[in-house]
Amino acid sequence: MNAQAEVVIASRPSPQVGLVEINRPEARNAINLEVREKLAAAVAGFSEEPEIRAIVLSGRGSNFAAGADVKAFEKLGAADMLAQQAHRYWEVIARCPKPVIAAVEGYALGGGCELAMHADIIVAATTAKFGQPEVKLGLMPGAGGTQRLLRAIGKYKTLMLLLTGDLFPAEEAERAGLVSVLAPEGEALAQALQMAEKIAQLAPLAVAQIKEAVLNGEDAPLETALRLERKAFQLLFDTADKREGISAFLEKRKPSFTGR
Ligand code: CO8
Repeated sequence: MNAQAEVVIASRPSPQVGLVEINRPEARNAINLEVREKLAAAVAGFSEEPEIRAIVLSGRGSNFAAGADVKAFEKLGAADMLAQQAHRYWEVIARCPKPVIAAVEGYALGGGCELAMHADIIVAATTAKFGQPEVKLGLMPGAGGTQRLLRAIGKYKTLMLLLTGDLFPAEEAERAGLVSVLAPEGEALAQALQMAEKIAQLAPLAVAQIKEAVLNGEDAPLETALRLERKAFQLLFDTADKREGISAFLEKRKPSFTGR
C-alpha cells in the first residue's frame, strides 16, 4: 500500500524507538475519526512490542495537528458524538506504559494540543503555536484540554487561553511549563527522537515505574502518592537492571539493561 495514503504512519527510526506521525498535511493534520483510530492502534502496537522502549508522536509536514476535523463536525449531533465513544481512542494513548514524547512544529491546536498533552514530554519548535480555540467555534475542549492544561500551567493561564481561544506561542508555553524543551524550527522531531533514544538506553522497568508514579500520583493525596513512589522504588531493588546499573557504576563502565 502507498504509505503516503495512510493518515497515520507508524515507523521505527531505530530498533527501540517507535514513531507515530499524522499524515494529513493538506488539512494541517486535522484529526478525524480515522486518524484517532489509527493513532490509538499505532500506540497500542508499540506498547505491546517488547523491543520498543519509547514512542514519539509527530505530524508530517510543517504542523503537529490543527485539532479535530472541523469539516467532519459540521453534520454531527450530540447523539452521534455520544455513539462515537471517541474517548476510548484517547485512553489508549493516555494509558501507554512507555514514555511518549510529542514533537511539535507549527500548530498544535484544539485536539492537536490535547494530543500533545497526552505525551509525557513535549519538544516544540520555537516557532510552534499551541492553543485551544474551540470557544471560537461555539465549542470547548473535549479530549482533556480543560484538565491537562490546568494541571500543566495552572488556573489563570488555562482559563485565559480557553476563554479567549488565543494562540500560545511555544516560547511562552515553555516558560509556563507546557513545553519541556524548545528546539530550533524544523528540529523538534530530531530532538525528540534523540531524547527517545536516550531514554531507550535506560532501564525499562525503572522508566515505567517513574512514569506510573508521576501520572498516578498527580491526582492522589500526597501521602498516597508518596507511598506509591516508595513501593515502586522498593520493587526495583529486585530487578536484574538494578544490579546491572549499580555494578556498572562501581566498575566504571556503561550499563547494559535488559528490562528484567
Ligand atoms: N479541521 C479540518 N480542516 C482543517 C482544520 C481543522 N481543524 N484546520 C485546517 N484545515 C484545513 C482548511 O480547511 C484548509 O482546507 P482547504 O484547503 O480545503 O480549504 C487547509 O486545512 C489549510 O488550512 P488554512 O488555509 O486555514 O491554513 P493556514 O496555514 O492559513 O492556517 C490554521 C492554519 C491556523 C491551523 C487554521 O487552519 C485554523 O485555524 N484551523 C482550525 C483550528 C481549530 O479551530 N482547531 C480546533 C478544532 S475543534 C477541536 O479540536 C475540538 C477537540 C475536541 C476533542 C476531539 C479532537 C480530536
